[in-house]
Amino acid sequence: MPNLARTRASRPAERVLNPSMLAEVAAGLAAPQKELSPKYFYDQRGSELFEAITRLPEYYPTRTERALLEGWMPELMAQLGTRTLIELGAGNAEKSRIILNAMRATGLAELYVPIDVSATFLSQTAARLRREYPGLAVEPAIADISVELNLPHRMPRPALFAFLGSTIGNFYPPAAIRLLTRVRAAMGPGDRFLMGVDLRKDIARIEAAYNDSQGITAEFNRNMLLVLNQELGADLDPRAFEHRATYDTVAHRIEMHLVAVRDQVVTIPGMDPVMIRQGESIRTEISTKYDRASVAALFDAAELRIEAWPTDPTTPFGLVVGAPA
Ligand code: SAH
Ligand code: AVI
Repeated sequence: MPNLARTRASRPAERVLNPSMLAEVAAGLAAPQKELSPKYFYDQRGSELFEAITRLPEYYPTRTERALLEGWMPELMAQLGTRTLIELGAGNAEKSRIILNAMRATGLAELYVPIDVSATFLSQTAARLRREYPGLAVEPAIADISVELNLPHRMPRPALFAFLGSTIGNFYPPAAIRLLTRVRAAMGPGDRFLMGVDLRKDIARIEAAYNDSQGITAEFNRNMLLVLNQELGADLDPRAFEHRATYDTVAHRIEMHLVAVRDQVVTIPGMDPVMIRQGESIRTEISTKYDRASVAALFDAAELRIEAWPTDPTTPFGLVVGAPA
C-alpha cells in the first residue's frame, strides 16, 4: 500500500520531462472550467495509488477485464500468432501477463514493449517481466502517448497493440481519435489492436467505483497537486481540495474534480498567480463509458474496423479487437 500520509512532494523527478508542462498547466488553470490532464496523476506514488485502486472492491473494471482476457487470450493468440506485444499505458502490466502467457504457449513470444509516462514505475515493471519471462526481450518506451508512441525501430510481426484498462476513456474524443490514428499508422496489415472499454451501466455502480469507501481514489486525485509541486515548484496544498466524482449522463462519463474548500491563490513559477475561489473546481479526469456505436465511431474515424467484441454479461465491459480497415 502506498504511503497515504505524505502531503508534500520530496521525491526526485521521475516523470517524462515535458517542456510543455508549464504552458499546458497555465492554459488549463486559466480556462473557465479549470482543467489538468490526467497524465499528471502518474508519478511513482500515483502509479502505486492506481495499483491500489485496481484492488478495491468497488473498482470493477480491472477484475472484469482480467476475466475477459483469461477467457479469450489463449484462443486469440493461437489464431494471430503474435510475436510482439506493444502496450500503451502499461502500468504494472499485471493483466499483460495473461497475453504474454498466451503468446508463450504458442512458442512465438519474442518482444514486449510496455509504453508509459511514469518512468520509474515502468522500469520496475520491465525488470520484473525480464525475470519472469527469461526468453522474452523487454524494451520499455517512456512516452506521452498523446504525443507519440516512441516505438523501437524493429519489431517482429505480427504485433498486437494493446490498450487496456479503458484508459481510452480518459481522452476527449478528438484526442482519442488522434491516439487511435497513431496506433493505426504504426500497424502492419497482419497486426491487431486490442482495447479494453468500460461500458455504460448502472450509474450508482460507476459512481461507487470512483468514490471508494477507503478514500484511495481521493488520494489519487489529490496526488496530482503533489506532482505539480514537484515538477513545477507550485505551492498547492492538497488539504485545501476535496475529491468529487460524478457521472454526466449526457456525455456518458464520470468526471473527477478537485474542489477548493477555501479561497486561495496558487503560485507557480513562470506563470501568473492563480486565484481559486471556494467551491470552484479543477477537472482532473474524464472517464468515458462506451457502447458499441460510440466505439465504432472512434474506430471508423481512425480507419480501424471492429473484428471481435467479447463482453462481460454481468458487468458490462468490452474487449475490442481491431484490424486495419
Ligand atoms: N494498463 C494498466 C494501467 C492503467 S492506468 C491497467 O489496465 O491496469 C493508466 C496508465 O497509463 C498509467 O500507467 C499511466 O502512467 C499511463 N498513462 C496515462 N496517461 C498517459 C500518457 N499520456 N502517456 C503514456 N502513458 C500514460
Ligand atoms: C486509468 N483509468 C482508466 C482509470 C479510470 O477508471 O478512468 C483511472 C482512474 N481514475 C479513478 N479511478 C481510476
